Amino acid sequence: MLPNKYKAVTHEASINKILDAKKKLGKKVFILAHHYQRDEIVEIADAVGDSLKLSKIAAATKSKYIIFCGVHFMAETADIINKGKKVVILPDINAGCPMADMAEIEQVEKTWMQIDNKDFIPVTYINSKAQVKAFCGKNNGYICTSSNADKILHHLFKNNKKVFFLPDKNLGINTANKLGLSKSEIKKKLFLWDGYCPVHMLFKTEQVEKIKQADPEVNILVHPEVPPQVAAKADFMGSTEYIIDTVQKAKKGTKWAIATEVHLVARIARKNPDKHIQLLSSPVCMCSMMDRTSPQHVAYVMESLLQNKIINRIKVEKNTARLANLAIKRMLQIS
Ligand code: CIZ
Repeated sequence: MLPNKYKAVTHEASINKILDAKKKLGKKVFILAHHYQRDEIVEIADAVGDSLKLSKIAAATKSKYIIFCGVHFMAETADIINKGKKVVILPDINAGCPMADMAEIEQVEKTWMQIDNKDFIPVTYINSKAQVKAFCGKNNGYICTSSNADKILHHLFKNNKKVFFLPDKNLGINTANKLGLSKSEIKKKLFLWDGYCPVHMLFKTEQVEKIKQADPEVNILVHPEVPPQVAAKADFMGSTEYIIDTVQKAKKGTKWAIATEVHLVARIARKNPDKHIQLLSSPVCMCSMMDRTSPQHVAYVMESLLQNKIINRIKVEKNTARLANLAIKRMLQIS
């Protein structure tokens, strides 16, 4: 919990505290911010990216303390990749991921026992708990991200494997559609967990239709966590890194309606003033979990480090981390 002392501090004063602590801690500390974080957090970060990119940066840096401004599974992934050698800190311990919470290990293991699992390989989206990643590691499985899910599934289907895919049903279906699987092939080859991202679920086909009717030149660019009906009407689909890159490389004057978290879309719009950019939906799709991390939280954990106190360390149990790393390594061999 954030102490009252920090709750009373203004945003501006908190930023000053962070900058001051950063100066004092020097190379000992490295701040990572996910693309879905608020602007004021992105501005004080040493690196910004998607969860896998940030975990790799965390592994490459020499800093002992990694402040991961994101959600719980991201800090876990950084700890797993770092093999516990660095101290990974989540500024707001309550910043979770509802999609990751939809696949609890007990349920996952029970379902795995219930299906005829000898032909199946488990693949979990990086948005999952460490124990679910470890389950995949233990059962010859893989981790995937929104930028490599197609490569992982293609590799497995090519080798005549069926896939137990979790936790994001939409990512599973959208990837299978991208690979050209028919409905009956999807049914045969994929066992899909019924999880979803509540933010990306808010995007609707009517929003696409309304925008296209008003101006057919608008490009619809969606994240693969959106419902398959929305993805089917999109012009482009890809991860956060793909979305940023696609708009950046687009011609001046082009028009884009983007379906992903609002902080990122607003930032893309600001960085591309020569293009017309809007969020696909009108009710704002904001991840309240990503939004939890405030400058006050970051100031609190950093000033605590100055007093040799580690607050909100995310540490994955050793064997769980070892097994999860197996699934990550398998993913990296393919993509
Ligand atoms: O892996 C990530 O960071 C997430 C959650 C999405 C993405 O597309 O980058």
